[in-house]
Amino acid sequence: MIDVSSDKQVDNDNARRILLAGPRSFCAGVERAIEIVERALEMRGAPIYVRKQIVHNISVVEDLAARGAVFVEELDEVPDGATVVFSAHGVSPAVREDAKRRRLDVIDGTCPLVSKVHAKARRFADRGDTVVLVGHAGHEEVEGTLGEAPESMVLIETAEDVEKLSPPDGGQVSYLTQTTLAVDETTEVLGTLRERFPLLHEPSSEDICYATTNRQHALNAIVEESDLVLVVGSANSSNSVRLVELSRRQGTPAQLIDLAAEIQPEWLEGVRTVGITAGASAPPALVDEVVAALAELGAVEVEERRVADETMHFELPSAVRDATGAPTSDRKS
Ligand code: 0CM
Ligand code: SF4
Repeated sequence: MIDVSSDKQVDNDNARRILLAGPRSFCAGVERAIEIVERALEMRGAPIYVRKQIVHNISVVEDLAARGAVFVEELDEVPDGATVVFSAHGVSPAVREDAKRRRLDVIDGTCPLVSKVHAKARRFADRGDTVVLVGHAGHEEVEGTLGEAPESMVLIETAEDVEKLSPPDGGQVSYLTQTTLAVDETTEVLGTLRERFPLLHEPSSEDICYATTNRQHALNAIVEESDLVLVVGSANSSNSVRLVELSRRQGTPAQLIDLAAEIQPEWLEGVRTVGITAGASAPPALVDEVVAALAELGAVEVEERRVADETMHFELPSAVRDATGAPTSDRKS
């Protein structure tokens, strides 16, 4: 673990400054989803099937695969009666039904904050609303949420999409969002939605989750001082890609990297301050490796800017809770 607690004075005046955004890396939903697979492997033995990537990070997936997790795209790849874990991004009711029909032993890794959006989708649709979902087409979370009430829901991605909406005359319109969107972009889309539908039904709480919001606020606290931002995360990780885009929108070049080895020397030309953050699905150890790789290239001075402390924790499903309920990290092997 890199020590970032002290702003170490480095003798060399030419030391490159590293600004670490905090919070960064794993959120509570990702920790829970990974622990579900780890515990299922420990308690039931390999193979444990996982529908889709448990979280959108290649290092996490490769690590669990090496320990006996078998990642599949769809349930027809899972043998009858086997254990299957649903990913953190959630599934549609049709997938749940399919698993039931196949008598699969399901352990649900859906983040509780995604489940909350599903519950709202059902509630709004049940009372007859047209439910506008703001999100990215094709993303697994969006597919799962839309599946809750396909007849009543309509997906929009941008403010321009708002004018294409055609809800029934006099009908109530409400909205939901994907949990991992950019806060600033979503504010703009919702502003346009409110203009078009002044009687828009506002949900009682935000759907963009605390972890997504915190990582964007933390990046905002370092982006202006940074000449380059490195975001640790995978290309299919929505919240990680949003961090890259946020940095670029503010005029600071940014690169998304899975691993420290992907850093290109030319990115660092003329760069005095490197900002580093990581998406909610990127392991903290990978950030340490990025800092170490930069230190290999010359003296560095590391400073952390922490804008929030995260204390969120989600209980594990009963299928993988042991008698003590202690987290894996606290248990003796
Ligand atoms: O939704 P996103 O693509 O950002 O997923 P992720 O696995 O990278 O991050 C955690 C989550 C969720 C839901
Ligand atoms: Fe849950 Fe947010 Fe983490 Fe997604 S990013 S797993 S919604 S806490």
